[in-house]
Amino acid sequence: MSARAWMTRAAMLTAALACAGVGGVSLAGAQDSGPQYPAAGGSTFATGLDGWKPGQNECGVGGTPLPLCSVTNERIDEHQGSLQTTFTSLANAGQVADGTGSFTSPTFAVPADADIGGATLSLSRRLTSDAPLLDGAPVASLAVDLVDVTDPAAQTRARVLDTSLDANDSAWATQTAPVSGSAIAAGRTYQLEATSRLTSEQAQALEGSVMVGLDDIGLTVTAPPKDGATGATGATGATGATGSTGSTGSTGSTGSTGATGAPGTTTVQTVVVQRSASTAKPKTNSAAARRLLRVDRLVPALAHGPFANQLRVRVFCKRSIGARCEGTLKVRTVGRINTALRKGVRRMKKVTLGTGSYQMPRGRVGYAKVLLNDRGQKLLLARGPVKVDVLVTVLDTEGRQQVLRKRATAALRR
Ligand SMILES: [Ca+2]
Repeated sequence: MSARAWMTRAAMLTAALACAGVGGVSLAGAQDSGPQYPAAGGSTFATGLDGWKPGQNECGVGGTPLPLCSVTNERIDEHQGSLQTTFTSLANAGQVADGTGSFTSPTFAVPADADIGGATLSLSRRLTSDAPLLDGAPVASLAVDLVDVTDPAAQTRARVLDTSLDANDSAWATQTAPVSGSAIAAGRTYQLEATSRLTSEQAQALEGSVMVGLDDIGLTVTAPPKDGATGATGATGATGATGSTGSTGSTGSTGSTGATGAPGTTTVQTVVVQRSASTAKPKTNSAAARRLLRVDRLVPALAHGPFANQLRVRVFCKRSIGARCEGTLKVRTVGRINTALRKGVRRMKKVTLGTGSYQMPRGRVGYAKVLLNDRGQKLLLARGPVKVDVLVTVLDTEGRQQVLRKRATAALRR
């Protein structure tokens, strides 16, 4: 987030608190231009890690590292410097992997004379990918803990934010979360710890990389209401907090109830409103996606010849796309099928039979290739034809990934 955006946020927050009758937000040593911790104005990673430490994380199953899966935590140049956790699967591991990546902030001490009423965590985040993503389901979670490290031998932590990210979160967005006054105290030392985790379902399906980005993170501590006189109004302050919950409700009412949602309090939660609106949108086969690309049908694969072991997907790249359609494809069984090829053994699983990528000029009809993987070939020969979902991604004109899904039958003919 730019310095200007931070100032706008601070101004909105101040306005909202003033509306609710709460006294000023200034603290000894506090900055008015944004979060105070771990750095004044928040960590922006403009020139480096800003003292944050990447965790040493691995993909694994129940603590055992998986050779075909990796996690990296690093600073990248995007968004004028940001943190990124990348989950990569080098092949279809076919096992449930647990991918976790983390960053820890520098420690920060809250002055012993600080007068604390509560705090707000704010950050920017996004989820990007070069792999087919689960349709409409959460792909990864992002959690932030406030860890009290005053006594290193007896650390305590409070979860401040726990949000899930999906294919619709590919653009940077700001998110805020309230921190209760009991989680942060004067005279103590803290660290923020941000953890990204792939959902086990996405980890199992991952073929390619999923990246979780983090930026502009900081904690803004606010003072409680001041004196007796304000104390009475202080009760109104509490109502203010309830007001913010109200604003989530206002998602629906944005059109009509605008006036009812009224008092400035609504402004504080604007971000949350946008977020719930985007979560509510259909993620697969959305109207936006269908304007770009049409998935017609799946051609059975042949075991021999020039198209050996390819499932071909007929697609139409519509004229409303920019220059061309491009993305990735994946063919996955709809239900669990018996993946054991020995007689008398049963191992039921949903299986990705093959993947591919495609590019097609605007206005064309053509075939996008999906190469069957070894297991896909064997299973189709042994169990085919099987019902599958064909998942095709396409980038829209704003660079957002859209996903189309078509139910079809996959077969491999000898
Ligand atoms: Ca930045």
